[in-house]
Amino acid sequence: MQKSVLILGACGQIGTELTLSLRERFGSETVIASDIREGAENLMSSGPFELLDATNYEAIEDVVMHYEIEEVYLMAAMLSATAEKFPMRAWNLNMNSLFNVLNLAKEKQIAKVFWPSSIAVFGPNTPDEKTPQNTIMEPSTVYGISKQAGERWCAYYHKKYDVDVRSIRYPGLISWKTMPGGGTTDYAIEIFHEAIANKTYSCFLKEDTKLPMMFMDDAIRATINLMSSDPKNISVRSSYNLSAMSFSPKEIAQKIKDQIPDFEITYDPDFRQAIADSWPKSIDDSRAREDWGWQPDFDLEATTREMLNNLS
Ligand code: AKB
Repeated sequence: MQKSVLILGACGQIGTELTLSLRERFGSETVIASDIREGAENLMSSGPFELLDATNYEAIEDVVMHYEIEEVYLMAAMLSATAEKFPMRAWNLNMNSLFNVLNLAKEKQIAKVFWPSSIAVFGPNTPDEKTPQNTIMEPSTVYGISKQAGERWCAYYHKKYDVDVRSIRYPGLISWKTMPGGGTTDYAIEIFHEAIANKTYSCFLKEDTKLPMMFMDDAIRATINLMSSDPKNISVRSSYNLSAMSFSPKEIAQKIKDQIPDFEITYDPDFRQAIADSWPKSIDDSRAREDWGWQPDFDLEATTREMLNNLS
């Protein structure tokens, strides 16, 4: 029988595309989507869905027992910009949901866990070009602090309780199927929507703010590849650096202008500038490449083409 998997936070930006990809790969009935609210029509109609709060251990346990779940992907989280406004809510959601799935795995109710970390684990004292896998990590945001603590807990549960937990430090993810919510890298999605609708975009980051980014198809492929890798190839149990491209608002605006010549960008930086300034500009992901063969497919050119074609 095909193993059953549960996605917590399935209606969000990553959760939606991950659920659809897993359903395509493993069959609809064995991929259970869940969230605190219902999501996009194609997600809701393509397989089982449970209304579920990721901070409620008993509720998750009931669903795990009911569907005989073997793997959990925990995609529910409060992202960087929103977390600065609601620090305690962010900490409670990001940490309690993680403890719930780690404890289910510790109790051997599930066999494998995926948990997303982020480039937000790094901070202003981290070397910001080609940031290494192991380096100074002094995050200055609520979200980054929760992700760094989460990484330490993942490594601890693996070492102490032999929990098979796997993780990626996602860069900013660019996608067209579901809007992101509350992140600092969200500008790189909003810019496409505004370019098509109004031919103008007011960016909340300065023109030269370079950040690591990735097209969603690459991120989903990386996630599924990591989860299907032989455990003996996984040398990192905190979270893997992962990289595809880096660019600034000015550079992405120029790529859009190449396709939409009358597109104009203006800059009106807000509190998110300080968050972006504390993050790396580029990432060294050689461990992921060596351990499980990671290789990105989409650069800025290909990403721009995909976004404009699909949103137009
Ligand atoms: C955010 O901007 O908060 C996220 C992230 C980089 O983790 N997209």
